[in-house]
Amino acid sequence: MNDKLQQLFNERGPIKTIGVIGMGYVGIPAAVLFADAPEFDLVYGFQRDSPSSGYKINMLNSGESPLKGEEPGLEDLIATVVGEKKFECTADFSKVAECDAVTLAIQTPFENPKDLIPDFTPLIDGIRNVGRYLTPGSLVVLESTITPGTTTGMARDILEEESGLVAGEDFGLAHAPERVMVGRLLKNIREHDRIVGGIDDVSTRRACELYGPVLTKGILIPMSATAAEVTKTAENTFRDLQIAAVNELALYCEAMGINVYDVRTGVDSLKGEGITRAILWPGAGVGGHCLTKDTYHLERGVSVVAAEPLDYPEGRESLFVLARGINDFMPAHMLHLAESALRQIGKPIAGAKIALLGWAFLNDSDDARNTPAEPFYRTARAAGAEVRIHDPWVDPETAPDVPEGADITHDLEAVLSGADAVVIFAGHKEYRALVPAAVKALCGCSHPVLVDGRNVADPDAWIAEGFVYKGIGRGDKNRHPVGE
Ligand code: SAJ
Repeated sequence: MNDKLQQLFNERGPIKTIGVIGMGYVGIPAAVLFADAPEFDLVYGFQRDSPSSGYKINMLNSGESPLKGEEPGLEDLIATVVGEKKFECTADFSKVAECDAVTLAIQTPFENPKDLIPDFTPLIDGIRNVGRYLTPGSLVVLESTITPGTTTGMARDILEEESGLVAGEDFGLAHAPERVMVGRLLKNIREHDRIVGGIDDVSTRRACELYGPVLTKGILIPMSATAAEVTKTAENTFRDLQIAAVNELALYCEAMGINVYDVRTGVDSLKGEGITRAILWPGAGVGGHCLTKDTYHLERGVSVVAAEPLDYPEGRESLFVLARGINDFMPAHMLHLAESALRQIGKPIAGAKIALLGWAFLNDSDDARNTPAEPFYRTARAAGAEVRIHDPWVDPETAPDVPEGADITHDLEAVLSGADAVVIFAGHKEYRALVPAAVKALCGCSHPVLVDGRNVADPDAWIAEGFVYKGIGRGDKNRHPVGE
């Protein structure tokens, strides 16, 4: 038990002034929920006054949310806490010196998705800014998703270097990973259980004091900082693993000529008494900024936090990385399905016109980060196909990583007109409503191809209309005779 730090916390008294670094989709709801708690007096939202995001400062101080999309209750809460003068957004990092606790909610994207190395630069800048103004008896909490070992390693080193103070003696340090999802930010922070991991017990307890007041349904789950980092990366790694397992099952079912959804129903029927199988849904691939990267944070972590040599089956690849490989194979499988169907109607992939429906990585969402449709688009184009992209939810102007020459349009008729193959990558409600006869008329050929990556189409209806149907996991339908 480090008495000095506990002594400093006791002298400082309960946390009253809080700083939140990074006014993004994690920092903003976190800051206003702290501000709304009667236990706290004032919250500073720290935001660099940069050309790309400095605009948030004035917006927030006017009580407006700079976040896109619907976030129930957020705009009202911002206006309330600004009106009560309990929240202030600022670019003046020297105000960190007034804070009893500072949290950092700065994103850690990949520099280049291909090499899977995270770009910690923005986070490091934030940590440096905090270190410069850190005072004895304060608490620092990292909320960003980070490689296990970062809190007790890089973050601790930078804070100590910049402040001249010692973590665990002069200030507390913890990791409390965010678990928010766009569209339900306030609800998630209030209701999800909160993992709180300090570099020592005193830091953990102080961090519990910070997060306890904002939880309604959620409970605090204290642990070590490294265990908290592993928890966050593992919870997404396990989801990715579950998806990979059902994707592999779908590939097997195609090869065995059976319907994966029958098998899924069967497996899923084992419920309760701890025997539930938690089987998820096969699909055209896995996108987003969580599941596509957190496995690699975990994998890196096990080499960074090498408490002792890892004992693992000789020559075997990590199960988790293999799962990533299976999920990343699904867009390629979608292309194989398209090629196979086009061959059945005597059309090579080269020169084929493909209507790619769905650029977003989630159904009925505008979020296209790391979309599995992108590798499909790239490889289909490389094979000589002409690919036109439709997505009614995605704003072509702001969609990330749209390949050179790719246009995303909201004009479905234009994308379907003259298409040899229609390939569905997102399960948007618009695609569930597609009428086979209408689509066929637009395609303008007797046997267009339909490749269903999200199980939104009824195979029999499309086959009856003359389509060559291929569906993920639909081994029972993928070899149907092509109508005359
Ligand atoms: N997917 C499948 N089959 C499934 C579920 C998802 O193919 O059964 C695909 C989706 O199409 C998508 C990708 O996986 O391309 C990711 O889907 P997701 O539902 O996991 O959505 P994310 O990436 O927004 O994950 C977030 C994570 N939340 C946080 O990091 C706080 C994840 O831990 C949550 O489980 C998930 O939201 C959720 O449940 O909504």
